Amino acid sequence: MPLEHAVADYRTACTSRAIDDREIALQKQSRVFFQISGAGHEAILLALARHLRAGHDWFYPYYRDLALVLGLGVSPTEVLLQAVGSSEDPASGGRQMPAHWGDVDRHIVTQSSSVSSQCLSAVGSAEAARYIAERPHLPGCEAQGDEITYVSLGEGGTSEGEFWESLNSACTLRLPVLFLVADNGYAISVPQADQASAPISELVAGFRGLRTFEVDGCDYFESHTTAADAVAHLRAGRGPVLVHAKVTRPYSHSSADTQSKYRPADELAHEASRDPIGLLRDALVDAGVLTAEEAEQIRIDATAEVAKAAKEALAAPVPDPTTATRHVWALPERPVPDEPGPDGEVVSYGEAIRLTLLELMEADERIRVFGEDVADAADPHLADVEGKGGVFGTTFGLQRRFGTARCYNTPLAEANIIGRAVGQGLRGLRPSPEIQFFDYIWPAMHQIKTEAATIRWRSNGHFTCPTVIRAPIGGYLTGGAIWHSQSGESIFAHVPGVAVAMPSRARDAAGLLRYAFQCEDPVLFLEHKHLLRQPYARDPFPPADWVLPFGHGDIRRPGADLTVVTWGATVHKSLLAAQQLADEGAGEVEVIDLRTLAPWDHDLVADSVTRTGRVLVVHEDSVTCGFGAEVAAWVASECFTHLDAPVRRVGALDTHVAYAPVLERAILPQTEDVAAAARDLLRF
Ligand SMILES: Cc1ncc(C[n+]2csc(CCOP(=O)(O)OP(=O)(O)O)c2C)c(N)n1
Ligand SMILES: [Mg+2]
Repeated sequence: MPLEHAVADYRTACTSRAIDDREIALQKQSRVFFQISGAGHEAILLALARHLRAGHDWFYPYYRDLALVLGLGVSPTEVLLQAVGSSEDPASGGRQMPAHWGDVDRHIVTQSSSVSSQCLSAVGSAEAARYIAERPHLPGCEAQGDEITYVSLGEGGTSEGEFWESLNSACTLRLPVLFLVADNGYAISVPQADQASAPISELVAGFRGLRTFEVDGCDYFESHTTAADAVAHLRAGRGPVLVHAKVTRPYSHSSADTQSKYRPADELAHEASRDPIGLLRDALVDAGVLTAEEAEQIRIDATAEVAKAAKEALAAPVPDPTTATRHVWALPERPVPDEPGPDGEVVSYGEAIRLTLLELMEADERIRVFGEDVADAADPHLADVEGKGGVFGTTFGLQRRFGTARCYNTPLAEANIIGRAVGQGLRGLRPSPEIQFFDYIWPAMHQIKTEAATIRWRSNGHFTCPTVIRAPIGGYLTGGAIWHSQSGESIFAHVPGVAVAMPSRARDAAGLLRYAFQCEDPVLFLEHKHLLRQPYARDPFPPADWVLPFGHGDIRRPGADLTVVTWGATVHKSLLAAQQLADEGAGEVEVIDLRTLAPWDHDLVADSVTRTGRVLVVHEDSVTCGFGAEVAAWVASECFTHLDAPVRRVGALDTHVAYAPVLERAILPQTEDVAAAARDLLRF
């Protein structure tokens, strides 16, 4: 290796350590508010940065990767702008803690604080790169044929299931992903032996196709050789690599930790003798490349450069508080279309979704549909069988029509499905993962809430991950029971950054799905299972330009005496109840179908309340903390002067949905429950 590279990396290592020291000093003066160091990890990171290419390869680093990002060209000032929380912090505009990297031009992807969740995005990014490289014409997408996806984590982080799920897919798909496990022996205060039965390089031995390297990550020269071999393996397309690097942690876990409380002094002293910067300096001096004085001068110069950078960062502006809600999402403005004509072929709700997917995939090659059972059949059998196409048939025929690259099965692992979608969205594709039943969305909750929902906000608008997550939801199935009947839309509507749609009829399902794919942000598209084949949910299939923007409800039945606000399966029940009350002469009920919950149509509800003075919110989910609580609170707060009666709610009992039909009936809200509540309110 050219020795000037080693000298330059010695200098960058000194800069990295000087940044840690400066941040620690500034925190003591309350000018930096948190610190987490990259100390002890510098040698392996700089060796890898030497062989990887900023702006060509893609990087999913973790918080200890200060030396890596410096090696990729991020400046000390840029690093320190984040530490002081400046609006000029290029990674997050003062939104994220220090050491949460992000740089669009260098392909350093914005990161969350949640350990290991980046592993799945990295795999998604790598599979997107392969797809894009084969289709260089895709708009807004770019990939290099020989690019590598780097992802790093600590040895503690390897205990997370998402790491294993990512390794599984990287190996199955033979993706060029470089996993760096920086093993400093501790996860905060927990020693490695409490994490796992063996070191990570032993644990992964059964993964077919994974090339594993063990390296002393404190030894720059050994790390350099390993990095060269690992990168050559990856660039040659020979499958994923895991580098297990033994490193040190000379400083406490973070500024909130004191490691002398749990690590003995002799252990720390021994570690100090392995400090990677000291070892590199000694090696360069022993080899006669530098004199001891020159090495010291390099360290002094690096420290001075960091002091200057800190001054610049401290003089930079802080964020304007009025910008706090910027970049939560950027939903496109679209006109609300007129009623579609009656000419389309009448289709069921489920068929409308399938036809819309066909239409959208035909028009946009960036769309890929994947999940459990969504494909028709394994390629070799496709000619001989009818095909599956999802447990509800909504993806039937997509694989046959567009090929396995565009509609494919994934492992039975929901975090894997969503995490890989996030990585693909980040690369400009339009992934559409399916969660087989809403009831099983919870393993993916972390990827949705921590990753998908926050990417735009946490990067201050620099990164986005357009993703249309489809999930069949809801009950009234007679036999669905607790794990095939759940609602829970309010839980996602509570998460800033995720749009939530829940159509109640075929026409709206098509229009909303078309809009969902125009969004540059994650969308949760909830398809009600009970409605998939109901005759009353059928509609003429609307023309392709009939696109329904989110946040616009629909008056399904006009009325002057009471407003029912509802969505999903309870729209039909509310319409039946309204008819019943009209027949009784009890009053005229207006029924509003919100259609989307995030955003939801405040104006339509407010306008209706102005006319009726009475509001009943009806939903299938259990009442406590259901989305009706939000609507009711908003109406009580914003429409109070127009109200002639208290705002009431009808929903499921605060329990789980049972199997026995009599129990299911008693638990879920029925037409007569809506009618009874409406009658009461009309009499109030
Ligand atoms: C999912 C998750 N759980 C807990 C934490 C809190 N936490 C932050 S770092 C850390 C330890 C990580 O240890 P390791 O992976 O070994 O990395 P190291 O800090 O040693 O480099 C923990 C528990 C977190 N950030 N994310
Ligand atoms: Mg560790």
